[in-house]
Amino acid sequence: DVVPVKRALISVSDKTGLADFAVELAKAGVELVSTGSTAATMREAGVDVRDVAELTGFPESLDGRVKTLHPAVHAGILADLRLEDHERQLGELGIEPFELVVVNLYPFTETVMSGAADADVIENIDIGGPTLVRAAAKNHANVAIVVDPEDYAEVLDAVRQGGTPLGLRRQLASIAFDHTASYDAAVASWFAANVYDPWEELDEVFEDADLEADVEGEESDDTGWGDGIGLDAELGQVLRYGENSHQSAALYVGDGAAGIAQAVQLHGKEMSYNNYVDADAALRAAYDHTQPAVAIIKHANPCGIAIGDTIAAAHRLAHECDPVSAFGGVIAANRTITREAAESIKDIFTEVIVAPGFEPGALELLTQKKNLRLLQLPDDYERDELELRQISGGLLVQEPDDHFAPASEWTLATGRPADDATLADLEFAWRAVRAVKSNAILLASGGASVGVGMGQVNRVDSCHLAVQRAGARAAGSVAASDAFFPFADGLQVLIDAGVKAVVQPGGSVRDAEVIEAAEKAGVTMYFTGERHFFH
Ligand code: 93A
Repeated sequence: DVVPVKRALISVSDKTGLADFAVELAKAGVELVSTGSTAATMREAGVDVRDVAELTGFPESLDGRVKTLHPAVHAGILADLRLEDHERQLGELGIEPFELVVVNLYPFTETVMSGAADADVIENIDIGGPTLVRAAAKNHANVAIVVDPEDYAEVLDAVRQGGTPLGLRRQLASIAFDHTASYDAAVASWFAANVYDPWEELDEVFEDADLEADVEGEESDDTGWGDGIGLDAELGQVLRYGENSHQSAALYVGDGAAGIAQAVQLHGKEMSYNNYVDADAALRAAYDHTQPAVAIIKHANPCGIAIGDTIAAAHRLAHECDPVSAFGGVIAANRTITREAAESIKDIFTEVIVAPGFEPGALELLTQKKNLRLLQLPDDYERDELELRQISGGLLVQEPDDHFAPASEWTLATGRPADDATLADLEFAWRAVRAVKSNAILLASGGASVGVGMGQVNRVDSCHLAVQRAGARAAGSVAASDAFFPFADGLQVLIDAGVKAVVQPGGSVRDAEVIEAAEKAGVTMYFTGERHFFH
């Protein structure tokens, strides 16, 4: 299972740690093959490098668009040397295999964030790089793929000790596919945002809008709503548009309240309607926890919630839950954003960060992102005493859902109680699941969500979604369900994925069936006696 490394292909945009890594690989007897500026950096460090062009017999061409896209490279990466026939074919073709591929991609997101022109952004869509990464990751039986300089040290150790073990190669392949998936998600979002520019049509929209009077600055202190329920609000801001660009919209700010509507914007583009909705959802999720907590929200649903000793730690864990979805997300923290937290956030494309404060060092880093909206909460931030929702012809009013049954009040539904660590994760999951639109299933581990199933019209699908998102992390995690399992089928999906403990309200007529399924699987289950629907 250990593959000795004789030959490595290195092609990286981020040259962090490259020189040292190359020197050490060369010392370990690894032959290095590389592209343009990567090869130049390694030569400067005094390392012997072969150019890819020498290997392919084809020059790097079309302004670098074609460098490694050649069968002599890809056959060397994709050959499965466990098969005699592949070995024979490589021999006939005169191609030598690679056992290590080190690639990181053109800085696409950084280019977008720098405000570069479209042509420059497009030039920074890496084609050859992801192809190398995917090929090497696919063939992890024979090749180790490294996409992150953080992994150089571990790989170097393995090389020195005689080769890369299968476990490491598998882990690296998983990181690699995650990397190319996020990269393509970033490219897709950029295209989606650029196909149609709603900002261009704004003037037209507002010319016809009823809000025109307000745009002109005539303050309205009467929304016409809310008489008798203590809602007194005045026009705060006409928004560029509502949920979609053909909807006009405005923000009304409640008198005497201290919520997201009262937050002070420190930096970035103007807040949009959807930014406000998501920022409020993110805050609700982050402030449900007493320890430092971070919630990352997309379309009003969490793609990661975590607690940690510090906000930076909580952010890292929340981000790891679903890095693909976190792209373009809205982040809320229940503590001041530290410089350390800003370091970990700054390279991830984010729409809004809302927090009770920002350290000066954090502001220094984050304000370098021109468009990133930074919102500081009022000191006395608290949620409103009543929640209002409009329906046609009226308003629904309710008290906010602000109660959590602590674990000490839960009932153990199965034989074996959870140990302390598991119970702590269950309590975290129970608090976190409330921020997820129903039907909600949240898998957690180590104080962080690892898989979220949200907004499905049946609980089984939410279970499938949560398990799918968690991937390998489902095994050994705990699960929370915002309402009871009406049948054992949803629970069974969690059990099959290796979930070890579950917290749910209980109270279904089929509870006995559900408990029996848990007992049979040796899964611990608690009933909270309270439900947390969120629509
Ligand atoms: O322009 S590409 O899409 N075409 C390629 O064939 C290719 N091969 C590697 N980009 C390509 N790369 C990328 O070039 C790598 O992903 C890496 O980011 C970068 C390294 O180029 P250089 O060594 O010239 O800095």
